[in-house]
Amino acid sequence: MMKTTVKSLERSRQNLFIGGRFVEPKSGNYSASYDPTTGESWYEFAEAEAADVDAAVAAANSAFRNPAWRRMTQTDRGRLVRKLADLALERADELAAIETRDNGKLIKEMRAQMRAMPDSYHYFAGMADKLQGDTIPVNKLDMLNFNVREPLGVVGMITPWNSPLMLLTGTLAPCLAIGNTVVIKPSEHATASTLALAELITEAGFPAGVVNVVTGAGRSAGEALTRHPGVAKYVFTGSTETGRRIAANAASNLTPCSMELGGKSPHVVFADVDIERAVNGVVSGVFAAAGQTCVAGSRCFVEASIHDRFVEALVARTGRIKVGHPMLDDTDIGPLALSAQLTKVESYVASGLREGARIAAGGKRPQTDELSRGWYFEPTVMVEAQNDMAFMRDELFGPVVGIMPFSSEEEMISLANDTRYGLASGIWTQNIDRAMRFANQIEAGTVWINTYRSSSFMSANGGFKESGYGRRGGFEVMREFSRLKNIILDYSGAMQDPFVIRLK
Ligand code: TXE
Repeated sequence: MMKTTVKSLERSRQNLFIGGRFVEPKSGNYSASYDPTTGESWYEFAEAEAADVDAAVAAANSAFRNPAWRRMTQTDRGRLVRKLADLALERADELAAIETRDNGKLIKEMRAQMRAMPDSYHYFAGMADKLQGDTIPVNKLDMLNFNVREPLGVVGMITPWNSPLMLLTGTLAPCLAIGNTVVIKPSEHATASTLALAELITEAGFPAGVVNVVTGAGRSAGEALTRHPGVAKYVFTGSTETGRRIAANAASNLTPCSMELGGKSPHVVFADVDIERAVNGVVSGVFAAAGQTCVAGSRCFVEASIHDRFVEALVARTGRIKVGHPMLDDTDIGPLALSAQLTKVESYVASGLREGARIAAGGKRPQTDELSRGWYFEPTVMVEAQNDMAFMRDELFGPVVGIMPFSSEEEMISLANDTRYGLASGIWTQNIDRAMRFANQIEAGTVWINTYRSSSFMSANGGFKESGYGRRGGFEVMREFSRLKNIILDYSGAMQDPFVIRLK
């Protein structure tokens, strides 16, 4: 079989991956995927519609019942997931190049991400034979009461365009280790890496239909998948608005969801810190990946006594950030992944100015010839920001931070929690009591103290409030994607009176 390479993807058409084969979409329609550095199309992906989604869900359901998967031992399942990890490691640099071409993320970041990703597959592979139930006292003689954990069935995964493979791993790896089957609907803005992974799935030896990929638009392929009665659970990562719609679609079939949605995370800096370190933390929290991370620390609260010094240092540091082509090793910020993102960021910066905020750094597209064709935006520091300004309320998903001073801990907590989101948060202080008071009071699923964006697949992450529900990572995810079954076994040999419940 021909391997997917960046070269082979170029100017080519990619098909759907259903039942272990790449197949053409029933409609015969394909759409362009664009290179964010030029705005030009670089390959075409298939537009799946309801009939293709039906076929993918049917393939996944039949794979779920196929003894080759259903009756595979846990250890063998773990072995397969490990094999996938090894293949992904062999192809890490190639997968990284595909991600960069498709979504404009920095090649150095994508290489690091792709080389680290297999560790996460290994971690979940190791859990394949560790998911255990329990026995329960039953207060009756010669009777056993126990719970077993079993896979759910077909899991529908709707994934986003920022780090598609890395974000997929946190649920795909555990789902496979548990014995579920999956239908993945990648974002129409970055499908290539998920299709490349599909090839590795076959190469690793997963039975046909265990993993299926249906590319296409959210309004067609996505809608068909999230309304499908044959799916046991949905995993969604994306905007709060689309999450709400998917949850409503799923509710019509009483299908549960795990949702990782938007964020507007607070990043707090107290006067007792080393300013340079905190500045680097804030820069990494909001400008890394051009701000296209769900945990971006986009609202920064600075203790009033150091506000001006902090802003000065942040502006100076921001001025040294290199915006450039994502394939170059000295680039710090590449383009935004979609032209719609660029328009969104520009319009929120403009509305911030109208509402009274001021630009201290950045605020526009870079004016150089070499970057003018791509979807680049300068790292932007907005001062005199307020929580009720649109750019401080909504998720921008771009390199823009709003700065606000605070005078007391109480004021800071109330400002930090004044958001409909609750994904992440960060605090810089040398006072551990204060840091722990913040950790206890902040309404967010993740708290970083004197660091930001450090993450581990070994911990369970997820949102509070409108940032979603359900957890990814750690052992918790194994419970999310399995279900409990209670079994009662009577080995007394005596049949009781059929109309009287046995008391002992
Ligand atoms: O997101 P959508 P988009 C946020 C970020 C960004 C905004 C818009 O603020 O600016 O979302 O990005 C599929 N039924 N995040 O438009 O719409 C869609 O095809 C079923 C945060 O890309 O949420 C894609 O696969 N599926 C974020 C996925 O949903 C539907 C990551 C995400 O798309 C659908 C990405 C429908 N009706 C964006 N409509 C994070 N939390 O990391 C769309 N989709």
